[in-house]
Amino acid sequence: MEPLLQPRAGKYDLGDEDGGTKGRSELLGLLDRLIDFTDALSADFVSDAKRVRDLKERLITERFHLAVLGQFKRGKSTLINALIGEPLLPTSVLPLTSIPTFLSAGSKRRIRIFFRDGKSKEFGELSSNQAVEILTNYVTEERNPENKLAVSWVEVEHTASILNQGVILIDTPGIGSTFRHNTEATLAFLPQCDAALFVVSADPPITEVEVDFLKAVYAKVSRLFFIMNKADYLDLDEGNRAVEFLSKVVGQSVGLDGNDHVLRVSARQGLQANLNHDDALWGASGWQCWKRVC
Ligand SMILES: Nc1nc2c(ncn2[C@@H]2O[C@H](COP(=O)(O)OP(=O)(O)OP(=O)(O)O)[C@@H](O)[C@H]2O)c(=O)[nH]1
Ligand SMILES: [Mg+2]
Repeated sequence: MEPLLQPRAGKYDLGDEDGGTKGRSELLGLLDRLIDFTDALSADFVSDAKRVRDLKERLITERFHLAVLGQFKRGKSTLINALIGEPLLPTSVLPLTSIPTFLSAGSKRRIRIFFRDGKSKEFGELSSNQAVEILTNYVTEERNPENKLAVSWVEVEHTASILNQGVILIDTPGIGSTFRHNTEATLAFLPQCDAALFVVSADPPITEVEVDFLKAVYAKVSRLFFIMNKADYLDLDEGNRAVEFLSKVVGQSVGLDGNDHVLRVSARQGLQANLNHDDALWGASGWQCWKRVC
């Protein structure tokens, strides 16, 4: 399997004889013209102008957006917590994450909240508990119901080594819950993804809602990997059959070879393994292909 968290070399090469430099500068020129154009439009287009600026910045800095997507409660936030080795993102038995949250490398924990009106708020040098509290206040359905705080997105800087490769891990609101606005927030966000980890659960198996979402995702994000989470619910044989079923559905719905793209893990055990520095549990919870992070 191709390493999931390595941006492909030459990702932005556009096939020119000079290895992509010419294509890249042409694209930057085009984006500059588009920025001038959107700047000249009315205030209704402020968020479009911002999106083009972000795109340009991503192209310059070669940041790689790896989004974690899936139906509500499949364990997306827990999975990212397992990858960074800290229970930072709020998780719950109820539909929870309501705002896209971008995690990037930093020397300290820092959080920036970006609001719909263009304003932002920053919290720096945070302890783990402080960071959890702030995130809970802004990105959860529980404390920010129907996004009454009008948050657009949240950025978190964190010291986890997994973020040191230019990868931005993105937690997203789960689709398909009774909170329709969460589904809409995630669908609107898809064009910003370079690749995605599509999280499903070992039990229940992938549903019709997830297959429809998968098709919508695949139309916008072609580099897709599948995480069958909560593997701890099933024994080995049941797990094998669940992976087989998922691979078949993935093949039938978007034509990807599931055998190459499905990783079976327990995010919950992975997080425990990291917190307890337990290599055996880390391997047993399905994370062998990633080094334990702390
Ligand atoms: N048994 C088991 N439970 C898990 C695992 N991963 C997550 N959970 C539990 O599943 C529930 C949902 O986890 P979250 O990480 O909040 O799920 P989510 O996909 O982020 O949910 P939304 O933000 O609502 O979309 C929580 O109660 C987690 O503890 C796992 O690997 N095994
Ligand atoms: Mg979540």
